[in-house]
Amino acid sequence: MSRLTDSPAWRALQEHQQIQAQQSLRDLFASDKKRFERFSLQFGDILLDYSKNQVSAETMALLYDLADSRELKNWIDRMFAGERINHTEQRAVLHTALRKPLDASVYVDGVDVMPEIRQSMARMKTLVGHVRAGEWKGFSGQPISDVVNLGVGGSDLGPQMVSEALRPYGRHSLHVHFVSNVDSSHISDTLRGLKPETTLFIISSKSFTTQDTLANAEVARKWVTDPAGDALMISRHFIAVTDNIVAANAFGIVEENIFRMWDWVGGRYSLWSAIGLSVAIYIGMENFKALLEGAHEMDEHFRTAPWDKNLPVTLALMGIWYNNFFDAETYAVLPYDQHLQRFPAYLQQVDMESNGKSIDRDGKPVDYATGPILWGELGITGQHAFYQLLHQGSHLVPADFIVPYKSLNPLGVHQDILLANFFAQTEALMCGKTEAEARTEMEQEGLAAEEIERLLAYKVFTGNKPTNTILFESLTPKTLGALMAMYEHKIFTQGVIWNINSFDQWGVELGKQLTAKVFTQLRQGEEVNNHDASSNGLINHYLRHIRN
Ligand code: G6Q
Repeated sequence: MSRLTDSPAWRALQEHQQIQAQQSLRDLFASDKKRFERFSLQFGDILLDYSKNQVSAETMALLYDLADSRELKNWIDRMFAGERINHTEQRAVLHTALRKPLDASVYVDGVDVMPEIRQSMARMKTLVGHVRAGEWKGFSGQPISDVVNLGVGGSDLGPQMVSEALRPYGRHSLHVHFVSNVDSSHISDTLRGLKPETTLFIISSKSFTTQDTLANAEVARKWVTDPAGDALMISRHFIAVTDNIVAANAFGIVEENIFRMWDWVGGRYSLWSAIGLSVAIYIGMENFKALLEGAHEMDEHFRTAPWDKNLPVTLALMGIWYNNFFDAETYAVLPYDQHLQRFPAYLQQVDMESNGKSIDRDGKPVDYATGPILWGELGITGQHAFYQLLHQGSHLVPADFIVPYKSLNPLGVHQDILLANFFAQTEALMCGKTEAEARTEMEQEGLAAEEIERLLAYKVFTGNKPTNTILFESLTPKTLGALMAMYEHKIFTQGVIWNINSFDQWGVELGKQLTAKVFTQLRQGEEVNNHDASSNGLINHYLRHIRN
C-alpha cells in the first residue's frame, strides 16, 4: 500500500479541500433545501446529523474512497474474527465478543472464547443477585450497602461513567464509589462515610500490578480486617477482576471471588467484561445485559452497513476531514445530559490512548496528524465558560453535541430550555452573525450610531464552525451501550485510516515503569544524582522536606 499522504485518495481530498473550504456552511444550506435529510443518519433511536459540516456529496464520496483505499472493510472483518490485530502486543481485539449473544462462537487461534464469557456472565449474575437481594453478608452478618471499585484508567473510567449515566436505573439503597487516585485523600474521603461490615470492594486490575490500585487495595484490606479481626473475612469483602489470578490469590482473594479478564480485552474497552461488575450490581443484571445488547447492535451495524449509512464510519471520516485537511488539532464532546458528565473523560481515554500514536503499523514515523486532542464538558456548563472560544476564538474546534430529547427526570419546562440551548448553539456556531445582522440588532436595541461603530467588530461571529448533532430518545442502558460502541468503532476506523495500532498503550506502560524506579529511590531516601538536573533537584527537594 502506498504511504497515506501519497495515495491518490488522500491527494484527491487535499485538492477538493481547496474548493470546499471556500464555501460557507450558510451557503451550503441555502443552496440545498434537503441538506438535513441528505446528511443525517439514523440507527435505532440514534439520529446523527452531520449536515453542519463543511462537506458536499463529493466530499463524502472522496472520504469513502479513502476508507476503501485503506481496506477498512478487511480490517473490520479481521477485528471481529479474532485476528491478532494488536500486533505490538500480539493480541486479538475482542471486546465485541463480550457483547455477543451468548450462544455465539468466536475463535482466537481456533479456540472458542464464548464458553468462558458465558461462565463469567453466569457468575456475575449470581453475585449481582446475592448482593442486590441482601443475601451477601459482611462480617457482622449485615447486607452490603456500599460497593467500592478500586481501579484506575480503563478499570475505572468506563464503569464510573456508566454508573453515573445510568443513575436513574440504579438501586438507591446501594451506593457505588470509585477510587482511582493514589493521592490518599481519595480513599480516605471515600471510606470516611462507610462501614467496613457493609462495604464490598472490587479490585479491578487487569494486570494486578498497578501500584496505584494495589496501594488503595492494601488500605482497604486493613480497613476491613482490623475490625473484622480475621484475615479470612476478606472473602466477604473483596472481589477481584483480573487477568493475573496468581497475584490476586497472593493478595488473599479466594478463587471463587476472582473474575477473569482476558488478554484480548484492552483496559479502555473492558467495561463490557466483569470490570463492569460495580455497574451490574448497581443497575442489575438485566440492565447490564441491555447495555451489552445496545453495543452489540451497534457492532452489527458497524460491521455490515455501507459506509454512507454507517454512523461510526461517518463520524470517523468527519474527524479525519478536519484533523488532516483543515489542521484542526482539537475536538470537543459536549453532552447536554447531566448524567453524561463523565462521558468526555471516559471518551478522552478511549480516543487519546487509542490514537495518540505517531509510529505506524510498519514501524515508521507518520507524516500526518493522528488522534486529536479530545476534551469536553457538560454543554450547559461549557456555554457559560469556554464556548466563547468556540464562537470567536482563533482555533477551529469541531464538536459533537449530544442530547436525549426525553429527560428521565422530567420537570416543568426544563427539557425545553435545555433543548433550546442545544439547538441554538449549533445553529449559532454554524451561521455566526454577519456585520449587517449585528448592526441591525444594535439599532433595534436603540444604541447610538457611534456606539454601534465602536462595538461592531466585537459583535460579529464568523460562524462556519462544524458540529455533529447526536440526538436520541432517552439515556437508556441500551442506547448508552450503542453510543459507546459507536465511538469505539469510530476510533478504530480512524486508526485504520492512519495505519496505527489503536489497541496498545506504551505511553501508559512508560508511566508505570518510571514510577517504579523513582518510588524505590524515594523509599530509600538517599539523595539521587542519576536523573537530569531538574529531576534530581526536585526529588532531592522532596526528600529534604519530608525528612524534616
Ligand atoms: C487502558 C490502559 C490503562 C489501564 C490502567 C489500569 O487501556 O491500559 O488505562 O486500564 O493502567 O491497568 P490495570 O487494569 O492493569 O490495573
